[in-house]
Amino acid sequence: MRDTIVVIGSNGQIGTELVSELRKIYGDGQVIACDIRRPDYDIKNAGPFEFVNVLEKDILKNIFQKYKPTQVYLLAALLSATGEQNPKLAWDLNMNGLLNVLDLAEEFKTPKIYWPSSIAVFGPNSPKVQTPQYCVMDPNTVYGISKLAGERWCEYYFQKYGIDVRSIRYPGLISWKAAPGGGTTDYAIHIFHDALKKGSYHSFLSADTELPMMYIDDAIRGTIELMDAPAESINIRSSYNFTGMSFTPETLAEEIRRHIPGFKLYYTEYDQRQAIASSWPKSIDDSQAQKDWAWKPEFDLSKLAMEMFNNLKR
Ligand code: AKB
Repeated sequence: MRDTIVVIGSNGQIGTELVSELRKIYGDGQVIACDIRRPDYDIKNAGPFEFVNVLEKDILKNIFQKYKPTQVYLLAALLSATGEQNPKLAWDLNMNGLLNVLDLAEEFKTPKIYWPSSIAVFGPNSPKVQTPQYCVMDPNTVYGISKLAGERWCEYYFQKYGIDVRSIRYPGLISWKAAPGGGTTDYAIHIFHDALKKGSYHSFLSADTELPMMYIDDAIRGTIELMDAPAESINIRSSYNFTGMSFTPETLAEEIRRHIPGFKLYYTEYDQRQAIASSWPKSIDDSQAQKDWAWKPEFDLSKLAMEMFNNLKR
């Protein structure tokens, strides 16, 4: 059977790159990009596009009926910083969007579902260094709360209905194609743009705020590898710890100075995103992903910076 893949939230930072990659693998016509906004990039001409609001279950059901997807990626979400500005909307979108997809996956017997979680599921009392797969989890953002609840729902639907749902806890993702979507880790993207435009950047996180990060190519490859892995090797049905590297704004600035000598990093006095970042892990233990589906990142900080500058300069 040929795979047909529906990507909900295709216009975002991850969706933009995931749709292109999936279309290279499965063929343009086999990957249906869905979003509430029309895409303003290559994807709109390359293959099918549908307007979908994941909260409108009838419209979503039409998509399941029309395409009979073999895989559904649900990427539509409000992230940590924007979620705090509208907590009820964040809960509604992040939670009911997932439940709509899981319900329809059960009704249509969709073979595989992908849903991203985040390092935001951890909180102030989680271990900060090499945060393990299983530990205290007390997220204090609505985004983190919705992701933790979502993980429990994913495992519940797997155990109760046998839905083959797979998930990764993304760290901060660094990319140059599409703008990031209102997260706490976005500084690590804005810094590259400002370094090129102004030679300086005002960071909303303090010099020593260390966070787990990953270059987008690794994230897309890892996601597809997880989806391709045999079901019997997937031992975690909540969400896998997943990481590429960890750095602080200061370490990143030092790396940027290798490309732009004289680059200056300033710090904003207070920003609510600092409190969010301070509650998150500094580094992640992703040994379970390494063991179950051979996860291995390819990008370190110097390779990431090189890719960002080469592509942004173009
Ligand atoms: C955010 O900062 O909210 C996201 C995330 C780590 O999930 N990038």
